[in-house]
Amino acid sequence: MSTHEFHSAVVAPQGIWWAPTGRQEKTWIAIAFAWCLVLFAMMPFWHFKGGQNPSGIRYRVTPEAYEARVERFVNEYKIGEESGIPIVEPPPGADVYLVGRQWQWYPALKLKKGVQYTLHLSASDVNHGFSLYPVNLNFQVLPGYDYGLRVVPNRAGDFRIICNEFCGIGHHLMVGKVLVVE
Ligand SMILES: [Cu+2]
Repeated sequence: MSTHEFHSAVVAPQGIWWAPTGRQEKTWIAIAFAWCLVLFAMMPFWHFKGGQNPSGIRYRVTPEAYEARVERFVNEYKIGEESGIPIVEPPPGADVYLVGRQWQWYPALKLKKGVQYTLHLSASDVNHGFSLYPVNLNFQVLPGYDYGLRVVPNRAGDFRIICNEFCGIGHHLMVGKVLVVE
């Protein structure tokens, strides 16, 4: 029996695959490699020049402590309620506390256009994703971290917060509300 009857990894297949790389192929490998370097360099470049980094301040916080902050915030500025979720209207410049948990965004917010707030985001249980609809604004919401973003609502309207990080069986029901008034 000759060795060619066996198709194991140690037997070289027939063909010319071991022939030296052709000129054209070498050129394309060089172009592809150069382009990889360009794309790689874009990451740090965009970090500094892209103007898209969040104005975040981040602290460690236990989920229990954060829930307490949210509750304090709700009690202080609550103006109403909608299907069991309090509607909260904080004064201009205030620290706004929003929590993501299975499966709701709590509370609903009423904000003023053109006014700066510090929007704090955290989760009580698992990782959630803050996605403001229809604006393309996305942030990770993590348990154990209080993520404070300095925000100025620049458009009046009725916005929804959609969870964009799969967080369990009720994930698709996790819709919150932000009202921005003139
Ligand atoms: Cu989710």
